[in-house]
Amino acid sequence: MKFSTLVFAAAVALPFAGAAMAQPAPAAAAAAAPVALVAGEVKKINKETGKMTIKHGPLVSLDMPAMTMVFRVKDPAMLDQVKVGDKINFAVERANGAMTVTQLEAAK
Ligand SMILES: [Cu+2]
Repeated sequence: MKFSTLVFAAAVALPFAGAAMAQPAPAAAAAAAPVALVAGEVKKINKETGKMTIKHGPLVSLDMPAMTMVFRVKDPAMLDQVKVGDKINFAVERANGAMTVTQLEAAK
């Protein structure tokens, strides 16, 4: 179970990294800029749909004010990393029209 999760994560992550590398973006921005993490709190987790509800702070890059909303997660394993009520820092991308959590960590 653990192993298959790892394999899945690698399979998801690798093409992603490749695509990012291939983007003809300004070198400095592509290489140096760390992903901006946003503070949030987990309100609901739905493993059946692969979504979680997060009360989040302002998302400047997406021009979104603070609110509570539902996000997809890039990797279903992310839903096992947190529980309702957890404070988190996360990164969001708009993928295929859906707001998708691409990175997730517990807030310290
Ligand atoms: Cu929002």
